[in-house]
Amino acid sequence: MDIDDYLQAKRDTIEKALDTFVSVKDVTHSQLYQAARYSLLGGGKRLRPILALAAAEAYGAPEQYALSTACALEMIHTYSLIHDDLPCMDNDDFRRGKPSLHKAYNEGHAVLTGDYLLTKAFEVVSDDPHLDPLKKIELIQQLSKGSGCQGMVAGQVLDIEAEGKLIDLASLQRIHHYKTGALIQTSILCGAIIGNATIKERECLSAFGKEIGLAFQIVDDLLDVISIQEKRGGHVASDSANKKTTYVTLLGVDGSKQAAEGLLQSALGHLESSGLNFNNLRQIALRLVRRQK
Ligand code: GRG
Repeated sequence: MDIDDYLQAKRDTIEKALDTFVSVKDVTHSQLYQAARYSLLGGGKRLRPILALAAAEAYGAPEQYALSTACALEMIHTYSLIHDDLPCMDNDDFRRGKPSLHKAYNEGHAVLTGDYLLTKAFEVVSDDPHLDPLKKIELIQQLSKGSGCQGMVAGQVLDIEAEGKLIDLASLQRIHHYKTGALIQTSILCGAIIGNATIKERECLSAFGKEIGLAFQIVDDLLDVISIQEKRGGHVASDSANKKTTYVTLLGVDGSKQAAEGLLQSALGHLESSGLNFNNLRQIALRLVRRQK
């Protein structure tokens, strides 16, 4: 199957599952469900769940075994975007081409909807009838690490601390490894756990995920700078507006492109050294790092 068809098929599967996991089933909380659905079903590349599905699939695991974890990753990612857009953080009025959640609802609802999605993520994995209890614990452990103080939340704290300061490349990489890369790395690792990968294979896939995560962020910085306003749904990227240090401010456009490509090649090397058939993961990595939007 062509990689674009593959990505679309996975997106459809994930969206159908998300729609089922977060359904308007409780009238008492209808506002909460509606707000969660506004953000969760409102577009997005579905990168993290696709990476988890693709990694599990490379080991021959049935798709339904990885679906709850894939959706949990998207729920955690969506919560982070909702909170990141708040006035006390990046103060972004738009997300995924429409008003951010605190604009469409209000700040209180945005905080609570983020909280709901984060906790729902752990609920869907712990409720999964296909996974044995030990695997659930391992997955929940990795999701906690990748999204909490060993991952995304730590990165966001480092990011806040760096605000208004000139930082060097090593500090920027550290921020982005935690803030963006860790959840991407976790997505691939979770797929490997579901597929019963060996410790060695997990290490290999983690190394791949770490480099892809950083390359993804570099490309995000590049697109922020070089994409015209129309491509971004008419709003100006908040990083430029907030005068943050980015890969482009440190390395320039060409230097950033080279850094992303270097990370991509190194990441692909980790995949190849595993000797398994990771063709879809390979294609996804290529698509990610060489994307134009
Ligand atoms: C608030 C705890 C907390 C964390 C926020 C991930 C994050 C940490 C903030 C997002 C800020 C941002 C725009 C970072 C750039 C890279 C990135 C994560 C972009 C958004 O991810 P995509 O491109 O988004 O996968 P879609 O909409 O396609 O899912």
